[in-house]
Amino acid sequence: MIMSEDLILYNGPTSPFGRKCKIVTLILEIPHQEEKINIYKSRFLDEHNPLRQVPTLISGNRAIVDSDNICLYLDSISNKKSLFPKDRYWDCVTMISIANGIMENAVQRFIETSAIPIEEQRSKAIERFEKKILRSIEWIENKHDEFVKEEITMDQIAVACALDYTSFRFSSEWKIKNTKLSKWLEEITKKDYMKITLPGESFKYE
Ligand SMILES: N[C@@H](CCC(=O)N[C@@H](CS)C(=O)NCC(=O)O)C(=O)O
Repeated sequence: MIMSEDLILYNGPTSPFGRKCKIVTLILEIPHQEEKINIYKSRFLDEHNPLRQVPTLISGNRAIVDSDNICLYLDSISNKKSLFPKDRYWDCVTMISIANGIMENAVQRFIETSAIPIEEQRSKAIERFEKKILRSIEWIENKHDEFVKEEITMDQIAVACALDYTSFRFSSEWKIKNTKLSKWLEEITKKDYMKITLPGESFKYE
Protein backbone atom coordinates (compact mmCIF):
# COMPACT_ATOMS: atom_id res chain seq x y z
CA MET A 1 0.00 0.00 0.00
CA ILE A 2 1.30 3.46 -0.91
CA MET A 3 1.48 5.95 1.95
CA SER A 4 1.36 9.67 1.26
CA GLU A 5 4.77 10.18 2.91
CA ASP A 6 6.34 7.79 0.37
CA LEU A 7 5.77 10.11 -2.56
CA ILE A 8 6.69 13.77 -2.87
CA LEU A 9 5.70 15.60 -6.02
CA TYR A 10 7.76 18.75 -6.45
CA ASN A 11 5.64 20.99 -8.59
CA GLY A 12 5.41 24.60 -9.68
CA PRO A 13 2.41 26.91 -9.39
CA THR A 14 1.84 27.18 -13.16
CA SER A 15 3.74 24.29 -14.77
CA PRO A 16 1.58 22.52 -17.38
CA PHE A 17 3.90 19.49 -17.09
CA GLY A 18 3.39 19.40 -13.34
CA ARG A 19 -0.35 19.82 -13.84
CA LYS A 20 -0.43 16.63 -15.93
CA CYS A 21 1.18 14.69 -13.06
CA LYS A 22 -1.02 16.19 -10.37
CA ILE A 23 -4.14 15.35 -12.41
CA VAL A 24 -2.95 11.74 -12.68
CA THR A 25 -2.55 11.51 -8.89
CA LEU A 26 -6.10 12.84 -8.49
CA ILE A 27 -7.71 10.54 -11.05
CA LEU A 28 -5.83 7.45 -9.84
CA GLU A 29 -6.29 8.53 -6.20
CA ILE A 30 -2.62 8.15 -5.35
CA PRO A 31 -1.72 9.43 -1.89
CA HIS A 32 1.22 11.82 -2.06
CA GLN A 33 2.56 15.11 -0.81
CA GLU A 34 2.71 17.96 -3.26
CA GLU A 35 5.23 20.75 -2.72
CA LYS A 36 4.92 23.84 -4.87
CA ILE A 37 8.40 25.24 -5.06
CA ASN A 38 10.12 28.26 -6.56
CA ILE A 39 12.30 26.39 -9.06
CA TYR A 40 14.67 29.35 -9.38
CA LYS A 41 15.53 29.13 -5.70
CA SER A 42 15.48 25.34 -5.23
CA ARG A 43 19.11 24.29 -5.24
CA PHE A 44 18.18 21.26 -3.11
CA LEU A 45 16.56 19.74 -6.20
CA ASP A 46 19.84 19.53 -8.17
CA GLU A 47 20.85 16.38 -6.33
CA HIS A 48 17.71 14.63 -7.61
CA ASN A 49 17.31 16.40 -10.94
CA PRO A 50 20.38 18.22 -12.30
CA LEU A 51 18.13 19.96 -14.84
CA ARG A 52 16.43 21.53 -11.81
CA GLN A 53 12.93 21.27 -13.23
CA VAL A 54 9.45 20.66 -11.99
CA PRO A 55 7.81 18.25 -11.92
CA THR A 56 10.19 15.90 -10.07
CA LEU A 57 8.82 12.98 -8.11
CA ILE A 58 10.58 11.44 -5.13
CA SER A 59 9.53 7.89 -4.38
CA GLY A 60 11.38 6.58 -1.32
CA ASN A 61 15.03 7.06 -2.23
CA ARG A 62 14.46 7.24 -5.99
CA ALA A 63 13.88 10.39 -8.02
CA ILE A 64 11.81 10.22 -11.17
CA VAL A 65 12.20 13.09 -13.60
CA ASP A 66 10.18 14.25 -16.60
CA SER A 67 6.40 14.43 -16.50
CA ASP A 68 5.96 11.52 -18.92
CA ASN A 69 8.06 9.20 -16.76
CA ILE A 70 6.25 10.40 -13.65
CA CYS A 71 2.83 9.73 -15.21
CA LEU A 72 3.92 6.28 -16.36
CA TYR A 73 5.29 5.54 -12.90
CA LEU A 74 2.10 6.69 -11.16
CA ASP A 75 0.05 4.60 -13.59
CA SER A 76 2.27 1.57 -12.88
CA ILE A 77 1.83 1.72 -9.09
CA SER A 78 -1.93 2.22 -9.28
CA ASN A 79 -4.45 -0.58 -9.12
CA LYS A 80 -6.99 1.49 -11.08
CA LYS A 81 -7.57 1.12 -14.82
CA SER A 82 -4.52 2.31 -16.77
CA LEU A 83 -4.68 5.77 -18.35
CA PHE A 84 -2.67 4.39 -21.29
CA PRO A 85 -5.13 2.37 -23.42
CA LYS A 86 -3.47 -0.78 -24.81
CA ASP A 87 -5.41 -0.82 -28.08
CA ARG A 88 -4.21 2.64 -29.11
CA TYR A 89 -1.03 2.95 -27.06
CA TRP A 90 1.24 4.41 -29.79
CA ASP A 91 -1.36 6.93 -30.94
CA CYS A 92 -1.84 7.90 -27.31
CA VAL A 93 1.88 8.48 -26.60
CA THR A 94 2.30 10.35 -29.90
CA MET A 95 -0.57 12.64 -28.97
CA ILE A 96 1.05 13.20 -25.56
CA SER A 97 4.31 14.22 -27.26
CA ILE A 98 2.49 16.73 -29.46
CA ALA A 99 0.74 18.16 -26.40
CA ASN A 100 4.12 18.36 -24.61
CA GLY A 101 5.50 20.20 -27.63
CA ILE A 102 2.72 22.78 -27.37
CA MET A 103 3.62 23.29 -23.70
CA GLU A 104 7.36 23.57 -24.43
CA ASN A 105 6.80 26.13 -27.17
CA ALA A 106 4.32 28.08 -25.03
CA VAL A 107 6.75 28.10 -22.08
CA GLN A 108 9.62 29.26 -24.31
CA ARG A 109 7.43 31.89 -25.95
CA PHE A 110 6.32 33.18 -22.57
CA ILE A 111 9.89 33.43 -21.29
CA GLU A 112 10.99 35.23 -24.46
CA THR A 113 8.13 37.74 -24.34
CA SER A 114 7.92 38.32 -20.59
CA ALA A 115 11.39 37.88 -19.10
CA ILE A 116 13.66 39.29 -21.79
CA PRO A 117 14.01 43.03 -22.44
CA ILE A 118 12.04 43.92 -25.56
CA GLU A 119 15.10 44.99 -27.58
CA GLU A 120 16.72 41.57 -26.97
CA GLN A 121 13.64 39.51 -27.84
CA ARG A 122 14.00 37.31 -30.93
CA SER A 123 10.93 37.97 -33.06
CA LYS A 124 11.76 35.09 -35.47
CA ALA A 125 11.92 32.66 -32.54
CA ILE A 126 8.62 33.94 -31.15
CA GLU A 127 7.05 33.45 -34.58
CA ARG A 128 8.37 29.87 -34.72
CA PHE A 129 7.01 29.07 -31.23
CA GLU A 130 3.58 30.43 -32.20
CA LYS A 131 3.48 28.58 -35.54
CA LYS A 132 4.32 25.27 -33.88
CA ILE A 133 1.65 25.78 -31.21
CA LEU A 134 -1.08 26.70 -33.70
CA ARG A 135 -0.15 23.99 -36.22
CA SER A 136 -0.19 21.36 -33.45
CA ILE A 137 -3.58 22.49 -32.14
CA GLU A 138 -5.02 22.22 -35.65
CA TRP A 139 -3.50 18.73 -35.98
CA ILE A 140 -5.14 17.67 -32.71
CA GLU A 141 -8.47 19.22 -33.79
CA ASN A 142 -8.42 16.97 -36.87
CA LYS A 143 -7.91 13.93 -34.63
CA HIS A 144 -10.55 14.95 -32.10
CA ASP A 145 -12.93 12.07 -32.82
CA GLU A 146 -10.13 9.50 -32.50
CA PHE A 147 -8.85 10.43 -29.07
CA VAL A 148 -11.78 12.02 -27.22
CA LYS A 149 -13.56 9.12 -25.55
CA GLU A 150 -16.00 8.81 -22.70
CA GLU A 151 -13.25 7.43 -20.50
CA ILE A 152 -10.39 9.74 -19.53
CA THR A 153 -6.99 8.77 -20.92
CA MET A 154 -3.47 10.17 -20.63
CA ASP A 155 -3.53 11.86 -24.05
CA GLN A 156 -6.71 13.74 -23.16
CA ILE A 157 -5.11 14.92 -19.91
CA ALA A 158 -2.01 16.15 -21.77
CA VAL A 159 -4.04 17.91 -24.45
CA ALA A 160 -6.30 19.61 -21.88
CA CYS A 161 -3.21 20.91 -20.01
CA ALA A 162 -1.60 22.09 -23.26
CA LEU A 163 -4.70 23.93 -24.49
CA ASP A 164 -5.42 25.56 -21.15
CA TYR A 165 -1.79 26.66 -20.86
CA THR A 166 -1.92 28.12 -24.39
CA SER A 167 -4.93 30.21 -23.39
CA PHE A 168 -3.28 31.18 -20.09
CA ARG A 169 0.11 32.25 -21.43
CA PHE A 170 -0.40 33.03 -25.11
CA SER A 171 -3.92 33.48 -26.48
CA SER A 172 -7.40 31.91 -26.63
CA GLU A 173 -7.75 32.75 -30.29
CA TRP A 174 -7.07 29.11 -31.22
CA LYS A 175 -10.69 28.48 -30.09
CA ILE A 176 -12.14 30.31 -33.11
CA LYS A 177 -10.93 27.81 -35.72
CA ASN A 178 -10.72 24.71 -33.52
CA THR A 179 -14.31 24.47 -32.43
CA LYS A 180 -14.39 20.77 -31.49
CA LEU A 181 -11.44 21.17 -29.15
CA SER A 182 -12.81 24.40 -27.77
CA LYS A 183 -16.13 22.74 -26.86
CA TRP A 184 -14.39 19.70 -25.44
CA LEU A 185 -12.05 21.83 -23.29
CA GLU A 186 -15.05 23.74 -21.94
CA GLU A 187 -16.57 20.46 -20.76
CA ILE A 188 -13.40 18.92 -19.33
CA THR A 189 -12.49 22.09 -17.41
CA LYS A 190 -15.63 21.50 -15.31
CA LYS A 191 -14.04 18.36 -13.84
CA ASP A 192 -12.70 18.63 -10.31
CA TYR A 193 -9.23 17.48 -11.35
CA MET A 194 -9.02 20.45 -13.75
CA LYS A 195 -10.47 22.96 -11.26
CA ILE A 196 -8.19 21.86 -8.41
CA THR A 197 -5.12 22.23 -10.64
CA LEU A 198 -5.78 25.68 -12.10
CA PRO A 199 -2.57 27.72 -12.32
CA GLY A 200 -1.67 29.89 -9.34
CA GLU A 201 0.68 32.81 -9.01
CA SER A 202 3.99 32.31 -10.80
CA PHE A 203 7.47 33.04 -9.46
CA LYS A 204 9.66 35.58 -11.21
CA TYR A 205 11.91 34.07 -13.90
CA GLU A 206 15.56 34.35 -12.88
N1 LIG B 1 10.32 17.66 -20.18
C1 LIG B 1 10.03 18.16 -18.87
C2 LIG B 1 9.83 19.66 -18.94
C3 LIG B 1 9.63 20.30 -17.57
C4 LIG B 1 9.76 21.81 -17.60
O1 LIG B 1 10.05 22.42 -18.64
N2 LIG B 1 9.53 22.44 -16.43
C5 LIG B 1 9.67 23.87 -16.31
C6 LIG B 1 8.44 24.48 -15.66
S1 LIG B 1 7.07 24.44 -16.74
C7 LIG B 1 10.84 24.18 -15.38
O2 LIG B 1 11.04 23.51 -14.39
N3 LIG B 1 11.59 25.21 -15.73
C8 LIG B 1 12.69 25.67 -14.97
C9 LIG B 1 13.98 25.54 -15.71
O3 LIG B 1 14.03 24.79 -16.71
O4 LIG B 1 14.94 26.20 -15.29
C10 LIG B 1 8.80 17.44 -18.31
O5 LIG B 1 7.99 16.95 -19.10
O6 LIG B 1 8.67 17.34 -17.08
